[in-house]
Amino acid sequence: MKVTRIETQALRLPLEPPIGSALGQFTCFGIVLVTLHTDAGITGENLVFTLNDRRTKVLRQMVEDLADVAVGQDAGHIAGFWARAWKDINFLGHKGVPVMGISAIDGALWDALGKASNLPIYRLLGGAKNRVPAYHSGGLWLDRSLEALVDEALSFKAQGWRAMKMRFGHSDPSIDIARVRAVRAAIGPDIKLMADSNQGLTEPQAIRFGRMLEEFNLTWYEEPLPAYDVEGLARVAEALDTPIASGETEYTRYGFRRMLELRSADILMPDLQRVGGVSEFVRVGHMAESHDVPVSSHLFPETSIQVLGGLSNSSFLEYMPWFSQLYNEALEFENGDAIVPERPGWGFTFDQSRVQYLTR
Ligand code: SMN
Ligand code: MG
Repeated sequence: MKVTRIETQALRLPLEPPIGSALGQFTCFGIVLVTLHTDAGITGENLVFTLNDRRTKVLRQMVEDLADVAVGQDAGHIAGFWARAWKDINFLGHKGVPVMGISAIDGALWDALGKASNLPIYRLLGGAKNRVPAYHSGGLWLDRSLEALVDEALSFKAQGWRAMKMRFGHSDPSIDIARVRAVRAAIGPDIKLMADSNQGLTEPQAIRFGRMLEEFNLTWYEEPLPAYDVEGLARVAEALDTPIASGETEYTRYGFRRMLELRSADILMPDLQRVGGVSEFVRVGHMAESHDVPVSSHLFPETSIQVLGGLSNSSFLEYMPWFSQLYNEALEFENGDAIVPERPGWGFTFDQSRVQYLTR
């Protein structure tokens, strides 16, 4: 099976209501859909995105410009594609948009291989589990009032969620503490609670604030420091009992190797788009296993679940509802776990009528 062509479509997906986080205000997404065609008539699908539809054209162009690394080649030689693409992007750089371009094509290749083999990706990866604990991440935003925050936490609990994540980032940390106190009191001790500072603090602030968090028994405290400060993060992780989660802003095995060597985080959370696709997520997952570190996923629940299903050291799937409307299929949940689909490839296919509607 050879790759014959890679096609892209650009969509604009509005977010209603908009979201406030320490990363800024989000009102919409720019999405690049990738369809990889093969001479067997099988296609592989994937998506990558930008926040607020900013620089979506650059991302789309990157995917299209990398197509010549895959076209004409064996679609099942995914590691071969990855190695050639890595060499190819050397001049532009081994982080950022070039890596996102590799991720986009890598995922489409895995989807095509799964469809050609009639196996879900997690089975192609060796198969570790068919359900993964999930947490609701599509709420408890920074800009919600205390009352709305508590109501939303209670509604997630009532819907059957066993874990959820809230955001920090008020300039007065006592406001964040009051909010986590209110959420913990509302949901009780048995629901797992995570919290994310989205890189908003300095090292001394993070240690001071982290000590105030210990009483809330957080499952993890996420990205307290700017993503580049992996040394500072290691010192924060050392100083606190609450597990530190990080890695959504990190790239490739090289970035994660450094985090593991420094012991920057207790839980790594690669993002399929930034890490370098399924191939690189798996390499990072295996490397983390050798350090007894679990991996969680960042965004992309419909696709990340296949990777977590293929890793025995996977922990939580981040459930974010943003892109669910693009798919014909829906994730299934049971007692707070997401079920790993047994359908071939990702087990998710784009709903072209929805895609057409959102195409800009
Ligand atoms: C996050 C990152 C990017 C966009 C939205 C939310 C957040 C998360 O850090 O972990 O979900
Ligand atoms: Mg985060």
